[in-house]
Amino acid sequence: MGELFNVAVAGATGAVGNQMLACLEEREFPVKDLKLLATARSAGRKLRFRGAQIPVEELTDASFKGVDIGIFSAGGAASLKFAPAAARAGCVVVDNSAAWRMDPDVPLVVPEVNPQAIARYTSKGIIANPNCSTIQMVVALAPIHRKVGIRRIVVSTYQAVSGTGKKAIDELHDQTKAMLNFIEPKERVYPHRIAFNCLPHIDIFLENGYTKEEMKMVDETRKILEDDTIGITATTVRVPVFFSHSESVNVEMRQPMTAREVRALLEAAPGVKVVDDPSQNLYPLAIDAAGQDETLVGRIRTDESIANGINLWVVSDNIRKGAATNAVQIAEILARDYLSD
Ligand code: L14
Repeated sequence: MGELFNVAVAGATGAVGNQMLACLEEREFPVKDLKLLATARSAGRKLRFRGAQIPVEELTDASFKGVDIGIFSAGGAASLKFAPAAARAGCVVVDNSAAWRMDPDVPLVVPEVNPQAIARYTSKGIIANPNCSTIQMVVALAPIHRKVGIRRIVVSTYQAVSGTGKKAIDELHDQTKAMLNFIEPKERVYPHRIAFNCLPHIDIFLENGYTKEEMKMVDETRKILEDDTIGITATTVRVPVFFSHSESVNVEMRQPMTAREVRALLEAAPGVKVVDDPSQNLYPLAIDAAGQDETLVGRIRTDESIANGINLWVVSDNIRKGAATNAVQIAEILARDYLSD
């Protein structure tokens, strides 16, 4: 039998935290002891793992003694505050927040794309999990970038409410139900009604007129693909979908590839499932991606308006591959290749 590890999940009671527990269990991660951590508000609750009821403890600086791997999804503020303390205690942190992603001493990893970057975890003891929209896009684009190079990306996203958390899932549910019963819906999480609507606003607005979510896609994609010359422009939109983000991705390649060649390349790509048979009405759908770990790619076609252009429709479960699965995959490589004797 292989080595076992003491694992902590910080933010265990959230939508992503819950999925992290499910992923650790499904993927049979070599867990010795599992510690569940959350803010004081959630402490005392119990969550199920491998048939046992595990109590949630308050997340503090002292939580990480004897913990080998800490998987964080407790928000940026908690990660900024507690990841360094965890690292000082000898725990390697895999962090799902945006707090550490662009730190030059923190690797930003999608296992299908740049697993080698994990080696640099020793610098701060922290590995960052990218933004959900970035992860699925680079899973689809890395093979193209490696083969012919990418000059420019124009992406628009159609993002599920689950990324914001359980409160937003409830909000879409409650507003939809209210509307269908001719009751005035209430807005709590988002600044406008999300039911039967689209909001071109995810995360906060920045000085340059873009949202932070849009700039994450720009900066994180360049970091993961290790190429600052790629031009990227993004529009990120919240849509009334519970699970899975969809993306319209327009790519200007550095050399020509036909749609057929791109399809063949992506059929062989790790983590990608090509779903592309318009004659049978087959294309990636949010409702099909939900609950899976693959990134679905379809509507693969030449952009006839420019040289070397290609269009794709890319869909993935934002809570699984966009967050929990990607983080657990990183932890698996860390455990197997770096922390085992
Ligand atoms: O991880 O959907 O940077 O509101 C922050 C915004 C995750 C999604 C991140 C959303 C994102 C979240």
